[in-house]
Amino acid sequence: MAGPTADGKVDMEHLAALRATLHQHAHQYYVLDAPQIPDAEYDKLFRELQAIEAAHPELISSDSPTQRVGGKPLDGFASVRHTVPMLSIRTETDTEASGAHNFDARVRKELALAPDAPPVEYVAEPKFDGLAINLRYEHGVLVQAATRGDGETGEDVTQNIRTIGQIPLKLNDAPPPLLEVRGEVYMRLDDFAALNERQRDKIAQGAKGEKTFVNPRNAAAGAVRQLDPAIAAQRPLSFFAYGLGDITPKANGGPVFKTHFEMLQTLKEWGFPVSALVGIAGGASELIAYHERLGKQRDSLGFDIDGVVYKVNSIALQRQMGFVTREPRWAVAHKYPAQEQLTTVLGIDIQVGRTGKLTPVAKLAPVFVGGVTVTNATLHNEDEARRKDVRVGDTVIVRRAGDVIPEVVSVLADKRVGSAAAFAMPRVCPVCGSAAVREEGEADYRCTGGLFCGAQRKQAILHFAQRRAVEVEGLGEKLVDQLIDNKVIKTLPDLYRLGFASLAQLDRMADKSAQNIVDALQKSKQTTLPRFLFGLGIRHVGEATAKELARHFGKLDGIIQASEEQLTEVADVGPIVAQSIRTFFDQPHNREVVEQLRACGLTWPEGEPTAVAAKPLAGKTFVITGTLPTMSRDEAKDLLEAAGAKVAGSVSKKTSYVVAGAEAGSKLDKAQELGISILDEVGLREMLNGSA
Ligand code: 9MJ
Repeated sequence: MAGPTADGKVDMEHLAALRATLHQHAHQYYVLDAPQIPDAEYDKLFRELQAIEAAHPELISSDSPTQRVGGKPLDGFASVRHTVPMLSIRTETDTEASGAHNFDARVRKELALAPDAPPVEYVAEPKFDGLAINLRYEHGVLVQAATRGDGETGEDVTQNIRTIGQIPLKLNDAPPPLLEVRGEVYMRLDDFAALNERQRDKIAQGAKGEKTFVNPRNAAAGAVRQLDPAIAAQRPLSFFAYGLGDITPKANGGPVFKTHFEMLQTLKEWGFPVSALVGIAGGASELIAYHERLGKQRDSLGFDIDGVVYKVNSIALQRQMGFVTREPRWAVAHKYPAQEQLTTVLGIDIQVGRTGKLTPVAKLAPVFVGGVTVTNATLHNEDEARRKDVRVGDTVIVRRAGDVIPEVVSVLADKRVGSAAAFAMPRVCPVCGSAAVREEGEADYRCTGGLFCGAQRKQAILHFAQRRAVEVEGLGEKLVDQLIDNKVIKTLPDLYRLGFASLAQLDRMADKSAQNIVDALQKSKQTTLPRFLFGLGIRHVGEATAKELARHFGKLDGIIQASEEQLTEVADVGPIVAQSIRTFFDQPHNREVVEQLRACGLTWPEGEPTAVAAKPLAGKTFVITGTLPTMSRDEAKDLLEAAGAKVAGSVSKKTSYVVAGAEAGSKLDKAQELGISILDEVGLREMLNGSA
């Protein structure tokens, strides 16, 4: 690869080839979404070009791949008069099929087509929800980018538009000497989410003047109209081309292309991103099919669309139809139901989920959004509700996209009239009155009345009855639903008060099945302490922790009475788990349920507490090497760890003992070298038994 030649001159052919290669790969990456070389390889070529240009600034051209970000912040944007006005498009607000029928009927009338004339050919395109831009190319090089403005005059936003990787700075092939391409600058949803995430981080770190964006459209518009191109460059924007502005030469004074579709294909060849969703549709029925099909895909496109656009495909027919005021008669935007609407907040409720999670939910004045009437919108959690500062009486933007739960996007702060207080999460569960707690590092508050709380009842009963807990065979989700929904039982102990009769009267419950449940309940009463403890559903107490707790304390009452400090003496119980256990048993309701279960006859063998100092090898580090006569290395490791020792992989000065078996190698040598005590299996066993 030749850089500057030995005499300091630049190999111009190499320079041109380097730029062409970078253009080609940028097009593969940004437009075709199919990179052909690794990023690192691209970066290497890019740096080579930068180096040449740094040494020879006179060789920098505006279409060089290095020239996307540059220029100083502006005081304002210069005006640009569009040589061909930028039209807006008529909107068909009827979101039903009739929207397409109406348009087709108008076109046929305008063209004076007989009722039996063949269907008109249309191009159907997504209606991108961004902002329209005119890109002007002279001899294939981007010279200017302008907003639509009022259609006659827009603003010169060239510096910012150059930063968009999908917009070619230089075109492929031999485009017309003057070419204006029109399309939509927009922001992808993943880019939007990442941008807002970064903005939130900046705000959290105390950055002044930063804000999050309400939606991708606003974020895109803000970036394009950003006076500092360096900031614009950090806002991830995308582009789709969908039309032409000025073009020279105009073949024989007429259109260069025969059809709109052919024009789009050529734009693609010149290097512009054209949506793969663009299609040809014959007559109203195919327009409707397209509208429906894209409507179903709407939520998985990765970017917002607010409708589809229908255009008469033949350029000759387009010319024949012409314009009314600023709108072409040959095109229409057929909308989808809006996914965002304004409404007011009537109240903020707290919902308690099946697992005890508390979710703040805004109660809204009913509003039709995303195709349904919405009266509730989630505020997710305390932090989100506070970040958005949603208050009763506020005017808010609600969003419902697809089947996603409606959410409050933002508050219109200047519309706040009331004097409602800022949202605060309640400290008790609104369903059962138990304490609601938020653990460190968690976003959610949870109700701690697991066994007692009405919201968590079904889940709690199913958890308690599962095979790995006390096991009530045959008690599944359907039966629990029936029992609770028909108010046959209210609480977990009620389950053990069920008689044959109340079970047998349930729908689709044969006598034999009812008897099986009665027997299974009876059988489940003889259980073990770990199963019972696990069954209580205390947060963070899984089977293993339940076993450790049972082993350590021996008796349930020992656990119920233990302080957080005492609880942390149990293996694997850290402060969070200890706090969770303590909070659970601090709820009078939970203790009451435990008492009632005992009164119903649930029993288990209780043992003596294991001495607290049950970790004789705590603080000691062992290394195991070679093959022991009867124990595998894993068994030895488990036994040592259970006794509180640490087992390391290599010998150092910190090693307390090396356990050596047959064919021990370098680790044994090292231990001898360092004078570390060496044990065989017998010595290890003695140590584990406490006799050494
Ligand atoms: C959008 N916004 O996606 C047009 N548009 O055509 C599409 N806008 C348009 N076409 C002529 N796909 C004027 C505007």
